[in-house]
Amino acid sequence: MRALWLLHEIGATFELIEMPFDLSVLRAAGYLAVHPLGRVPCLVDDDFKLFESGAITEYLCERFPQSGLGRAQGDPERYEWLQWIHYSETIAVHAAALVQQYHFLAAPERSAAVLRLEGRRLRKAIEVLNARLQDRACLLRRGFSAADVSVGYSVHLAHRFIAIEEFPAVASYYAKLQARRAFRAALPKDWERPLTWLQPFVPPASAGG
Ligand SMILES: N[C@@H](CCC(=O)N[C@@H](CS)C(=O)NCC(=O)O)C(=O)O
Repeated sequence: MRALWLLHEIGATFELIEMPFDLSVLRAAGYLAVHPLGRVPCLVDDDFKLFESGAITEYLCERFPQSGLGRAQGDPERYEWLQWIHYSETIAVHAAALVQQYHFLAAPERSAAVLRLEGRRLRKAIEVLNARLQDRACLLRRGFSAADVSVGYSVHLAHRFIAIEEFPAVASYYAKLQARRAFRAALPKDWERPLTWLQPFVPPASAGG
């Protein structure tokens, strides 16, 4: 969704090919030639192919500099911009571990220890974001950028597992991102359907992190 949301923010012309969550499709030889692990997303721009959403984000911002969503070499916000784009994946890996635990594994493979640990690490990662957003509406002072798209998607994923209202700055940030036309355009069609497979709300850690 990060790459798709960013394409909508940029207003680029593109063709979206949706891949089913089906290993016979994702691991087919033709698709492995695009992504060697058979994962999504991938970007194909004429003869050029790219995987990893962080790299796709950097590529699109350089390809469409007029969007103002990137921070080019020499820009004082360049390295903060990169930091938050990559921090978004730090948030997402914990949420992805919880998706795996809740959705793909059942007892006895599902691990209470992994659920507890990943839930706690996800909360810590959101706490850092909450601190960053105390005195600003966007991650960077100059305003909305692709870093907000990257991190915003991770918050969107994380909010399935934590009570986002416990983090007021993140909750208000997420509400503003959800109101964006490009965010809504990138949502899956069945977004409103309750995700019964996700057990929401990892309880706050009793101590430490
Ligand atoms: N770090 C990668 C993660 C790619 C990834 O794991 N994508 C998931 C969907 S969000 C996937 O394709 N999973 C299918 C699988 O693991 O087989 C990125 O940001 O592009």
